[in-house]
Amino acid sequence: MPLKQFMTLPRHILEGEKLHPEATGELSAILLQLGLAAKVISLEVNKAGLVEILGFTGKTNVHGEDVKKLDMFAHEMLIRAMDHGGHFCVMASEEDENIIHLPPHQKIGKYVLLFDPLDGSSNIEANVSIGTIFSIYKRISKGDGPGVIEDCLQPGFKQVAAGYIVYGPSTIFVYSAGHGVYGFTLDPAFGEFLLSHDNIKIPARGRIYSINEGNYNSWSRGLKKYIKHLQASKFEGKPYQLRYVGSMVADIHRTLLYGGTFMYPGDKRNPKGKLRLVYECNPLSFIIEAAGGVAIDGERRILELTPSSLHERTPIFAGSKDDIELLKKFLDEEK
Ligand code: AHM
Ligand code: MG
Repeated sequence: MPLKQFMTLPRHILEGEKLHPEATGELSAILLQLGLAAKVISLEVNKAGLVEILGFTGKTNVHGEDVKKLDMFAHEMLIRAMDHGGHFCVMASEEDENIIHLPPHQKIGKYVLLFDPLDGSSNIEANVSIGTIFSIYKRISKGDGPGVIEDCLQPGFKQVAAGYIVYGPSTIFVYSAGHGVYGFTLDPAFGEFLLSHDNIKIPARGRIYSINEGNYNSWSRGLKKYIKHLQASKFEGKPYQLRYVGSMVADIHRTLLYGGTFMYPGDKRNPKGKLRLVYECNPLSFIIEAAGGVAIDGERRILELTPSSLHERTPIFAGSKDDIELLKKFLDEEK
C-alpha cells in the first residue's frame, strides 16, 4: 500500500466502516475513543520513572494483589474516556470486582466493554513493556436499560472486536474487528497512530516458546515432554529460543509477529492457571485466531469457553497453528 505511512488509525477505522454499508458507525466511534485513551495512558506510562506515581496505593485488587497507581490511572482513564459516548450498556475491568455501570442519566448503548487496563504491571518499575487489553461485545440482555453481568460473560467467539496496546520502545495499537489484524505505531512527534503492521498473519511455525519455566516442577507430564522435545529439536537448523517477558500482552504481541507459542498452564495448585479468561485470554485469543493462529486451554478453543464469573482464570496455549497442534498431541498422549 503506497500510502501506508500515512494511514492513520482514525482513517483506517473509518475506511473499514465504509466496507460495511450496514455499519452504524458506533463501533468505529468506540475504537477511535480507545485510540485516544491509549494515547493518554501511553503518555502517563512514559512518565512512570519520572514522577512520584510508582509505589503502592495501599489497596489490593480483587485478586489480592497490590495495586499500583499506574494501574488505577489506566483503569480510571478508560472509564472516563469510554462512559460518556452512549455506546455501552455496561463495562468491566480487571481492576474492579463487579461490573461497572454507566453514570446516571447517560444514554445506554448496545455494546459491552471489558478491559485489563494495565497488564504486566509487575514490570512497571523495571521499565519493561506493559499494555492495555480490550474486548467488545454486543449486549445480549433485553431492553435498553443498563446492562447486566450476563452481558459480560459471553463466550469469546461473540466478540465483535478486540485489541491491545503495548507500551514498549514504541506504543503500538493492535486491533481486529474480525477481518484481519492491524497494528498502528504511535508517532510521538505528532501524536498519531500510523499503520505499521498491515493485515498481520502469524507464521504457521515459530522458533520461540514462551512460558514461566520456574513452574516446571508443577507442569503436567505432557507439557514437560513437549518442552523437552523443543529443547532437543532444531527449528530451521537452529535451537529453539525461550523468551518470557512476564507481560502477557507483550509476549502475545511477539508471538503474533514472530510465531511460536505462548503458554500459561494450570497446575495442581492452580488448575486454571493464572490468566483471566474475560480480560486477557479471550481478547488475545480473538487476535491470535484472526491472524491465523490457534488458542486453546489444553483441550478446547479458548473462544468457546463460557465464563461463569468475571474474574475466572483459564490455562492458555496460544500461537502458531502447527506448534499448538503439536503441543496438543503431547498433552493428549499423557492425559
Ligand atoms: P497482571 O494483569 O496483574 O499484570 O498479571 C498478569 C500477568 C501477565 O501479563 C503475565 O503473562 C503473567 O501475569 C505472568 O505471570 P508469572 O509471573 O506467574 O509468570
Ligand atoms: Mg493482566
